[in-house]
Amino acid sequence: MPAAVQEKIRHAVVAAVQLSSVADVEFEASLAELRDLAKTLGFKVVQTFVQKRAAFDAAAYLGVGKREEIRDFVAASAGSDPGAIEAVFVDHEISPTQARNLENEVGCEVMDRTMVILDIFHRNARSRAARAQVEIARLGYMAPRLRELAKLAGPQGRQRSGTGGRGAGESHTELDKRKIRDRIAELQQEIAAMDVERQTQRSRRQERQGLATVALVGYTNAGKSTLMRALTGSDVLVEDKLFATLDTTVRALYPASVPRVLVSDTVGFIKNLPHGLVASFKSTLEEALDAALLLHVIDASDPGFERQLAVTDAVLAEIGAQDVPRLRVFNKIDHVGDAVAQAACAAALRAQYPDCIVMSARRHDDVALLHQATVAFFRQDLVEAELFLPWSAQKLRGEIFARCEVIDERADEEGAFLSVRGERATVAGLAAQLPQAD
Ligand SMILES: Nc1nc2c(ncn2[C@@H]2O[C@H](COP(=O)(O)OP(=O)(O)O)[C@@H](O)[C@H]2O)c(=O)[nH]1
Ligand SMILES: [Mg+2]
Repeated sequence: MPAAVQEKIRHAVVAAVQLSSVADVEFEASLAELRDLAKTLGFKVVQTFVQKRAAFDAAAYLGVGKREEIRDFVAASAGSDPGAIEAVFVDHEISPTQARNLENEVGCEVMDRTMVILDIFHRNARSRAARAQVEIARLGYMAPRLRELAKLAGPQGRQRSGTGGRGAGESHTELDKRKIRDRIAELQQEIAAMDVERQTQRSRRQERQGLATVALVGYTNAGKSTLMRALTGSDVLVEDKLFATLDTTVRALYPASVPRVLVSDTVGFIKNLPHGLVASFKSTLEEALDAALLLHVIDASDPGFERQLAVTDAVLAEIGAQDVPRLRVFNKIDHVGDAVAQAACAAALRAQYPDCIVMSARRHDDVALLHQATVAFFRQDLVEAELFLPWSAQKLRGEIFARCEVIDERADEEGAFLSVRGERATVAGLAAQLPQAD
């Protein structure tokens, strides 16, 4: 297994224009989400710049005063204690020209909302289909930006558009655009061909569903990664403020259980998802179908949680996950008002969603309960058996103890009788290597 990928946290700022048609709550929620998304990419957002305007500035998205303010902030950060600002995140999709102008002015990289999300999907896509879908979305995003990239490409690029005039630069870009179109068509064909493989995929899924695997699904910021770390004992890692682990590979429940349960994090739902990214989001999420159990994490302290819950259910159904068993986990109950409000909220949730879990990832006992509930789900399928282990076959003893829970043990002069509980296939496999107990 590869070592956990760790990256140093980089500092960034967020900047956004609030159009007059956008209400404060909506605006704030979108900014908060962008900060979460930036965090997912390993950035720490140290400052937010906002500006009310009737329209985006045509040249550089923000007005000139705000641009100067950001430039000064970025410049001042260069030798400062928390470290240099390395990126400005913009909470809209901006044009290539706006991005380039803004970048030149503020003196560091500018990433718009769409680019941030594409980057997250790119990191999360593991299946071939998901990778292809994300690449299509990336190419679609790149195509109109080629000319700006050519200008940024250094003296050669600049010279070409300068000396050759409009015509030469244009044709070069047109050629690249055609290449992109061809590549998109090729990827779409690949995806269509993959549909034929769906049958094999499905059987592989059924196989995997026989394994004790759990996927955490839900909106960005609901607490999926926090729960993943708490459930698998890897939370110690993030206590170190300098590092965030970006690795989302599968980890085993800790303390270890019988059966061994594997947990994986999935790409989070996004409230403000650009339309062009819907297909790649779904494709990336499809990997959740491989799990035998979904833990649907919901931020109970988010005023919009009911809508989010409905959207998650609907999307899971669209990708064919409606039949994967699901446990609803209402997280962040500690963040819902005072103790009285929390108790009332928890009671209402339990009444409305029987079998749900209401908890806080910050409370050790709550995490332990979620751990227990997860293990209990898989233990429904366990079988009990008595295995006879002759003294001549003690080699198998370690394996039995590692793979089953040994409930009872007694011995006679021939060997040991072990009462065990474990997965049907495991117990059957062990029994096949041993003489019958009777
Ligand atoms: N108050 C509170 N904050 C939480 C809880 N669970 C997670 N958080 C915080 O919510 C933020 C988002 O959590 P994260 O696990 O990254 O969410 P993800 O996007 O679903 O993976 C982080 O700042 C967490 O520390 C909780 O139960 N209570
Ligand atoms: Mg996360």
